[in-house]
Amino acid sequence: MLEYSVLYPVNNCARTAASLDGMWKFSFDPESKGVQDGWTEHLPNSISMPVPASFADVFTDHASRDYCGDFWYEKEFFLHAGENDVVELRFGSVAHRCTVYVNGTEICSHEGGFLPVVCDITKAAKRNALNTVVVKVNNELNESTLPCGSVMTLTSGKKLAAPYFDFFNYSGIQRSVYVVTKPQESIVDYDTSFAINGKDADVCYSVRTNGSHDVAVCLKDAEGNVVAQSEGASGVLHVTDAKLWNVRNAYLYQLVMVIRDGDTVIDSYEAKLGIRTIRIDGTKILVNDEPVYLKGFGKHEDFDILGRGFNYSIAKRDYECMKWINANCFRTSHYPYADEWYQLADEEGFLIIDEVPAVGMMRSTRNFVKAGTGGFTHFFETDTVPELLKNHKQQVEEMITRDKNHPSVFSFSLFNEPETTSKEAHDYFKAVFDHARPLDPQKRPLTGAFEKNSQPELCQVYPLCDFLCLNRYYGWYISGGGTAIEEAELKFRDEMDRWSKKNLNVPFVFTEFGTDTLDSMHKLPSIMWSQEYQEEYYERNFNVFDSYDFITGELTWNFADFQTTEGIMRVNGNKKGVFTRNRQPKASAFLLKKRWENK
Ligand code: BDP
Repeated sequence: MLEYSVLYPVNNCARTAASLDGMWKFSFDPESKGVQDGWTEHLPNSISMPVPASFADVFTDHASRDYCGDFWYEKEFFLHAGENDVVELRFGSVAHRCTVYVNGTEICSHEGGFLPVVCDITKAAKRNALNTVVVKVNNELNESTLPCGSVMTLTSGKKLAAPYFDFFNYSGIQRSVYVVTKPQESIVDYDTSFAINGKDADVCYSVRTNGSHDVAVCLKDAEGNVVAQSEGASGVLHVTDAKLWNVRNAYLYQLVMVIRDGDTVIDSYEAKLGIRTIRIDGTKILVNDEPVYLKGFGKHEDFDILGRGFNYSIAKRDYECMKWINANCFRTSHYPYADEWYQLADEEGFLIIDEVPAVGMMRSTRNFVKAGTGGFTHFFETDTVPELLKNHKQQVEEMITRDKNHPSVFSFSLFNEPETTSKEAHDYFKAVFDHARPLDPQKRPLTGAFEKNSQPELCQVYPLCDFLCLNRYYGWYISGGGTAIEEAELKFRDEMDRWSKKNLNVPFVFTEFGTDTLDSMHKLPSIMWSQEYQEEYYERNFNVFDSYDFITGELTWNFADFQTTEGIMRVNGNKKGVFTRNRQPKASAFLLKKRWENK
């Protein structure tokens, strides 16, 4: 159980949430001298830096963009708070680890760059006065961090990130920061789960508080009418004529939780709630007992200049593009996204496979190449594994705690493309799955995405998954190119036949398939990188998918072009987007739109 509350900040009769987004002070600390030189109080010689944003792409020089090591942020804020209020800072995330200081006092440290950092600053903060928050951040990766990577040191002593994954190592304070005030006795967390009986529904709830006063709960419909109420920290809200949350047809109620002392409200927290059930039955994924075929994308939080910084306009545009193309689902590859992504998915009726940042679990700076060549690096046989497993479990716990009440989240993905063919890999992931299962009150399906070396005869990890997610590049990394693409289809069918013979009776979802495609290139007959090739590749892949009835979803790689580490395999990033990095459609977008209209 997390010791802190990751509930999204709200303003109401008991709580305040003041945004600290804007320009912060910023300094690089290549020699890691900040602590000894007193930066914990104040940064000398700082520059200004936007929050939320990645720092990399605002710079015009290599050294700053590619900076790897310690760096610092500072912000002053005026705290309006009552004498008895608890005061917290909540960072949506800080990549990849940080230590927070308020008025010079060290408050907390957090490992992992994609989940909230919440710290209690009640004692350190001055009420009704100016305060200074300083954050020491570090963006180095190693084989016990999530995601996995390493650091390269140049002769000059400069450090460079060498990620074991195919996206730029963006870092900084990339999501919104809030100063939160709340009462001492407060709502820490809550769980919901659902049972649908004919036209009615039961919402089972449980509210965790840090006190002993009574809890009351009510459910309001979208117009604000109370439709059910209950007393007690746990119970059932019976909803007659329930309006269900459906895929691409969402309905949201509001759950209002209150801690009371007689008629006095001590704390209150309200959140949107969608009533729906998720179940796997044989090879079908059922939402409200209706089968759903997943259509959509693996995505990234990625945009020009912003890097991985959350921005409402980009998120809105992405949902509009996904609606236009008739998608209904995406995977938060390869890390949990900002809270706001899930709030929008709840409203728009999108399904999300929510992924923990367990990517790069294969010792290779180009996992996409190793994946095709049968390379094996004994990743789970090294002495970093105990620390890695500890971090992995911790981040699974933080992710499920943060995201468990979103109707859009229908599955948790616990890895992307690790090595899976050894007993050590099996034992490692068994421990991760065993840790994850009891954390989800809705018992959603657990999964992970497998690369091509995870073949039916060799993979030791797939039996842990409730449904299988395959990343396959037949026609790109394997037998790619005009005439060879025929061979790719045969090889693809051969693999699927071998899965089929296993009679696993679980859904299979393709979570990655795609081709790098330049939006400027047309060629007849097609060649790799042309728009025509991307279309032919998709058509071939769809022929294969449509031949197996246990395939219940197709999430292409990727929604949009995105930035990666530079190298001979990447032309200003990964170009497998169906949309450009600027969110304009490539030719294949029209093909997908048509297919998904009727699928
Ligand atoms: C897969 C990875 C993904 C890469 C993709 C690719 O899961 O992160 O971006 O391949 O090569 O191996 O485009």
